[in-house]
Amino acid sequence: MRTYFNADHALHRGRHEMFRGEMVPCFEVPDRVDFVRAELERRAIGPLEVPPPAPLEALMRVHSARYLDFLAGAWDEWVALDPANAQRDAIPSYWPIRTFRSDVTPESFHARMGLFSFDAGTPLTAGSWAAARGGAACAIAGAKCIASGEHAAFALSRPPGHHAGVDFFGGYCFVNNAAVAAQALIDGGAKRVAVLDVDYHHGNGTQAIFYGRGDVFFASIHGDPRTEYPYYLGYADERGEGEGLGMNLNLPLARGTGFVPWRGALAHALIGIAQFGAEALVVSLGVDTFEQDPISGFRLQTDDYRHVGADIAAAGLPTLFVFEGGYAVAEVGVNTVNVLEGFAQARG
Ligand code: SP5
Ligand code: ZN
Repeated sequence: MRTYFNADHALHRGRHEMFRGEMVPCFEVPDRVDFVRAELERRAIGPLEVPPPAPLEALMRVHSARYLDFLAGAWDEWVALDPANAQRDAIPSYWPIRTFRSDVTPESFHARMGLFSFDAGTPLTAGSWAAARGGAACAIAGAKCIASGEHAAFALSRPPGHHAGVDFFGGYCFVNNAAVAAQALIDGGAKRVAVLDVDYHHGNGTQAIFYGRGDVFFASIHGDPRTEYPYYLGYADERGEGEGLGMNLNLPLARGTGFVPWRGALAHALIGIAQFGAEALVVSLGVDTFEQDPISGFRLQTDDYRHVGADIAAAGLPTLFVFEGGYAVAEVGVNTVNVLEGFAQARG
């Protein structure tokens, strides 16, 4: 299985995130991807390739132009406000919640930070835009790879993507790599594409991007939003709308869920994807379902991840894995590569 690697990932390096009244060191660190890469090389899973830059048009298929323009210039604006800001991450403090206007774009940088985001846990840094673009490039290259007949490919990048919506960042995500990949598959001629999100957190951005669409099925297994981040989306009654009605499948599970019921939910999701008749599959692969993950609550163990890969392989679809969350840094490589190796061994 070929891996498309984002050589620019470490340009995004947050210092701190706001967590319940205090600034704590970021969980989403460059080491995460370096550990995955080291494990891929140790087990000789396949070649690693740095893809060419992504055309902005491909990002604009799922994100708004005004959002991407903002992201592209945000760091320079932040530093222009005060040269000392070069040593500080930019973090939003104000949001246009219900009864405020979001149709007008304010002049204030701080106001636009809030307009284009949904949490204070996602620091924007000097290299966030460059790193996020590099992730989209991996997603696009991976989509092309499986469209041209490969069984599988892996987009190895950070920051992650599945919380980012059409015009907002949050949840450590800026550009929705899985959505860019699914859209690239559609634009390359696929009639029906499925996105399977196995990250601990609901993929609110991906769901929202495709919610009204009949050509992209979204299935997600995640911590119950009644108690788990991102809280405000991910309930089972969200089934899609318009042409997308029935094309959204949320499988929330209680905090503390172990592998047996989790695997049952995976089987359920894969049945939905088979019934939909997907031609290709994009997997938002977060391994923050791991029992030792510092910010999550499921109880999957290292060996379980091989079964996750094998179960996904049994769907028999060309599959692009896109790296998402997973914050038990020392184990993130082994757990991720177990999924990929489980897939490869089952699929041949
Ligand atoms: C891609 C991804 O996995 N993003 C996750 C973003 C989560 N940010 C908020 C974390 C809140 C965690 N609360 C856990 C309590 C741990 N003691
Ligand atoms: Zn997550």
